[in-house]
Amino acid sequence: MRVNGQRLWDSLMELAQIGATDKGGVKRIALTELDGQGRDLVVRWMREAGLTVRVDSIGNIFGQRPGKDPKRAPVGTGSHIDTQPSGGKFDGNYGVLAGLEVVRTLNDLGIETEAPIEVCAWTNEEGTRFTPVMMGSGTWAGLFKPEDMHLRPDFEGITVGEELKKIGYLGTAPCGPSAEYPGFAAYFEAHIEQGPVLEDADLPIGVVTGALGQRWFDVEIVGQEAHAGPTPMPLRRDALLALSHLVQAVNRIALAEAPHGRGTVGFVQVSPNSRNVIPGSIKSTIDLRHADDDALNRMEKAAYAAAEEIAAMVKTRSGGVSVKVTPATQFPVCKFDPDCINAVRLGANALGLANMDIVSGAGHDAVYVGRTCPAAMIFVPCKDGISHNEVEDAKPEHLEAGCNVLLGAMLERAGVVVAKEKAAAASTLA
Ligand code: HGY
Ligand code: MN
Ligand code: MN
Repeated sequence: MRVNGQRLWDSLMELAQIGATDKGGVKRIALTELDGQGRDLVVRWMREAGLTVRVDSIGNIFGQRPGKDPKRAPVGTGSHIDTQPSGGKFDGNYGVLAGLEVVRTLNDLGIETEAPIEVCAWTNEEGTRFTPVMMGSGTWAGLFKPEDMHLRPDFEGITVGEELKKIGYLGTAPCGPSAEYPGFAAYFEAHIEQGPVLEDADLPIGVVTGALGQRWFDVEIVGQEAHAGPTPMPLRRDALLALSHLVQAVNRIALAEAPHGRGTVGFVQVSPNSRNVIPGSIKSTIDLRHADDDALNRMEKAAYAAAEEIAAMVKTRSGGVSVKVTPATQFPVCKFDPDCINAVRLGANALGLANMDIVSGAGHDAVYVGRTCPAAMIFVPCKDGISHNEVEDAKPEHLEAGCNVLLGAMLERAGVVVAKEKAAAASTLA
């Protein structure tokens, strides 16, 4: 039994047209008109594949393929189709379309499974426009309340609820495991690695054993706008100078916790952002990650201490700068389910696909879904390990291999009731 790699690639390329950028990437930010168009296309494909589609109150999309035993909890798969502002064709999109390709393959081969199969597209995984990151899967897993998430504003003050309504995805299905939809027996997510490890080892499959813990913070620095000419250096309350010290500190904090420590200041909004005005205020962010929660605690403590030192450092007669660091979102180190991890590893070995265990540096919806059921992930390499970048690229043969491992792992959990006449015919296809 093998998936149709060409069909998977073609679907990826077609979805990538929605929000396509000149440099070959995709800009389809959560809950924008383009996200709505991408959702409409995926929902159309789900329905064409015979799936029953429902949308929950945070906009998560679920496409269910019935199993022989409707009482069994479904085996789930999926990911996200929202992207970074300078995102790529594969981050998230691959996991949703690999799940759809599994369904299309089962349809082609006339295979019925014991348990239902569900393909999900989770809302706002990226967290670039609205925090928290992985909002849809986190709400479904019960970490956030839908009504609170509906009020979450973007930088322009537009809320999640308004945007869900505007794009037609403020659904009515229950958000979270319910009597009607009991949640998953197991969940598998296929994703590009978004780092260089698999490509460096020249391996097609990563057996993902877990993910780094993350701590995100919002930063607000307030000094004083003043004229760049008449204001002597010692008398300035320069907010951007303070941020430059914070960037150095975040890098030092992460390096001190090598090799798994990560520290990034990725977002900076300078006001008034004029070349001849001393920056008066800054909005920024800090993203800390590690494979160990105690190390994350040390990093967080060090970040707060650095903020205090910097505020004390940039002092003048007329005052200093304030440096406010507030938690935005966080989740602890994630360890996936050993049996699901094994299902992925055995699936790869059965297909003769060389593989290695790997910890995800990125967060994924499987991290939160895995709070409600056994879960694991399948990684495939991406070119030069680059992601969250318009040049993001992956090889069709790797994407196909990962999707075949996904097919095997899901069937191992869902159980197969083979339609005799079609299976016999299909075996000549394989
Ligand atoms: O930031 C992450 O880890 C993910 O890409 N949202
Ligand atoms: Mn992703
Ligand atoms: Mn991402």
